[in-house]
This record gives sequence, structure tokens and C-alpha cells, in this order.
Amino acid sequence: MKIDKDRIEEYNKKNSKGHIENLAFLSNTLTNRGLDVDDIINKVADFQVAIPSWALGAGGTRFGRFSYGGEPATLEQKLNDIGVLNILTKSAGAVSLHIPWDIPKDVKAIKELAKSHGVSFDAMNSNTFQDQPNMKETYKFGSLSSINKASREYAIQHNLEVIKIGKELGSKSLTVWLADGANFPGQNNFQSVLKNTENSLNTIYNELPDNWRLFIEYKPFEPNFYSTVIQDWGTSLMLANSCGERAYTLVDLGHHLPNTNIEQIVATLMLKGKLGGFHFNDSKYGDDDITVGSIKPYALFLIFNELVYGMENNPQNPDLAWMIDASHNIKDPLEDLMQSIEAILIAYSQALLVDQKALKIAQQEKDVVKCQEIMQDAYRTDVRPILKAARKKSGGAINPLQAYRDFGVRNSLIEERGSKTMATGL
Ligand code: RM4
Ligand code: MN
Ligand code: MN
Repeated sequence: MKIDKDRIEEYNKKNSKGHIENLAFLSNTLTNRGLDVDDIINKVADFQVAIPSWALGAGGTRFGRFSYGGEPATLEQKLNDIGVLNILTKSAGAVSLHIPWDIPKDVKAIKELAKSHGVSFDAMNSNTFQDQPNMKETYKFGSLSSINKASREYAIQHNLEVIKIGKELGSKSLTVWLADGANFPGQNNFQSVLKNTENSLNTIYNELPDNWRLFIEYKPFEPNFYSTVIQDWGTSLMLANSCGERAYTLVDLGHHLPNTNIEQIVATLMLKGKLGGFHFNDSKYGDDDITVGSIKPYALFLIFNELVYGMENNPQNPDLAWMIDASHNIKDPLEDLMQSIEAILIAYSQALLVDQKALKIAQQEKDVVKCQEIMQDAYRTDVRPILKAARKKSGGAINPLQAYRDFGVRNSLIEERGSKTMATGL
């Protein structure tokens, strides 16, 4: 299934009526506020978020998994699905591979296929949270943190193997997320497992190619419920500092306990030049991995406000590796991803509207009401015409989700692949 760009252009022509008037109205309002609308449209058009190779199929829970018709069964098919997302949205120009779920068999062919879709290889993800068939060691009681040296070494080797595959593909970063922890008090010696993790990460970091970065992800609980070795941003930052300059913390929105002030974490890490990667999703309870912006869009906006502030004021951080880390139990995965992309770009655009100068003055004048007004004024602006303009400019569809439905993409995928396929992943 490949969508032709002429088809999109034609579709846009038929569907841009209201858009032109809406954009003119919004541009006028924003220009009166002293904003450069073209600059905002360009920034939105440039924003690219990686799609993880495990998000193209229907995800499951520990209670089961229901397949979605036309799911991609191979890495090639996954890349083709990202190609669909990218041609429609022009914002999904990268893939984040998970090893060993998606080991490329023919690297050259995979690279060519990705290129044909305008897709580059973003951070590589290692997996030491599951044993694979025929594995000599087990991760049952931990991987990089294990008290068992052989398990630790096995997990280190796996990470080095992931770097090797990533190098061939042109990726430049490795994300390490560890499930390591304990289910019961007394199961682990907290100090030993932390020390082991630090040493293992250092070993991996020392093997990292010079132009690569290491991202260390944290998570408070699950699959272990009593303790997780890298439980929070502080532990991650400490480990990144221990590794060195090219090691950074990765923030996953779902990896916080309810009500954590994530925007403050973002600000702290950016001030210290240690924010490297970012995983988007939304949640009500924990690592729910649901569609970005589906539950707490205002929190997402506040987080983006700090990200934008950091991108403008803290050049000590690298360009962030953005990724959607979501799972789709009941929705069409591609539709779900398009909804996530839309939510990300809306929050980003709104954050670009925050009047930072006025905010600073209001803060100095202790005008708390004004501070809130400034934030909410940006948040309450309907920025969707900006997104449409950005997509139109880049050759994407003005309304990607509607175009996807009108083009009958899912039916074509089911015809092509069948209704009972199942993608690798969670
Ligand atoms: C974890 C974490 C990682 C992702 C796995 C699949 O909860 O978010 O980033 O690789 O899930
Ligand atoms: Mn994640
Ligand atoms: Mn997660």
C-alpha cells in the first residue's frame, strides 16, 4: 500500500475550503499579538517524531492481545506503514527499532526501503526484559543489575550487538530501558543492584561510537512492583553523569507516579543539559501507553512549554530524540498514531505561542493572575490551521486521518496481508 503524492495534492485541493479562511483569521490574530506565523508554521513542519517498530500492531495487556486486521508481520511491512504515516502527516520521518523484535535481515534493502519513505533510523532500543528462545542466561532476576555476573555480561553483549546493528543502519543513539528491580522486600540489595547497573552502563558507554548518545530511561514500577533499579529521573541523571558527556536521561511521559510534575523534571534536566530523549504517550494511572493528549492535554502543553523554553535557552542539550511510545489495544494503530502526532503538534504549536516576555514581566510583578492568563491564552488558541498549513507546505494531507479513511488504507492492508496477522512486540 503506497499513497501517491499527487493523490494527496488532489485531496488537499478538494478539502481546503474552510482551511484558507481559518488560517487567515488565526494569522491575523497571532500577528496582532506580535508573533511570526510563518516561523511557527516552519517549526511545526520541521518537527519529526520517531515511530517505534512495536507500535504498528495492536498491543496487548498481560490479559491478552487482540490482533488488528492487516497488522504488519515483517519489518518491511512496518516500514511501509510508517511510510503511510509519513506521507500523510510529513511528521513521522523516523523509526525507532527494537532489538530483537525487529532485527533487519537484509540491512541494505531495509535502508533503501526506509529511504524511499523518507524515514531515518532514530534511537535503537535494546531489550533485556524478556528472555529469548535459546538464550544461555536468564533475565528473570535482572539484567544489567543482576547479581549473576553471567547475566550481566550477557545483557551488556546484547546492548553492544544493538549498537552494531544501529551503526549499520545509520542510527546514532541507544536507549536503555531496564525492567530490573524486585517484586518483594529483601529480594535485592539496593546498593548492589545500583552499583552493578552503573558498572554495566559504563561498560556499554565506553563502547559507544564517538558520534553516538546513550539515553537512560527510568520508570517507577512494572514489571516489578516493589522496586525498580532505575526508578526516577534522579537515578537516571546520576547514572548518565557517571557514564559521561554523551549519556542523557530519557523522559517517558507514562513513567511517573500520578500527579508528578513532569514539566518541572523537563526544566531541571534541560537546565543541566542532560535531557536526551523523550517518549510520548498519555495515561491515567501509570504506564498506560494510551494516545498522546487523550487524557491530559493541558499537562502536555505545560510540558511542551518547558521543552520549547529549553530548546530556545539551553543549547547545552542535544536535539531531542522524540518518539511515540504508545500501545493500541482496540484502535487502528495507524489512526491512533495519527491522533498522537496531531496532539504532539498541537501542544508544540501552543507552546510556541506563549508570550515569554510578558510572562517574565508578570512573574517579576508577582501578577499571578496574569501569569495564568498568559499560559491559558496560548493553550486556548485553536492552532489546528497552523498544523494544516505546515502539512500542506510539506506535501502532506491537510487532514491525515480523514484522508486515511477516505483512501481506504486499512482495507487495502487487510486485503494485502490478511485479517489474522500479528506484529512482533508487546
Ligand atoms: C517500556 C519503555 C520502553 C519501551 C518498552 C517497550 O515501558 O517505555 O521505552 O521500549 O516499554
Ligand atoms: Mn518508553
Ligand atoms: Mn513505557
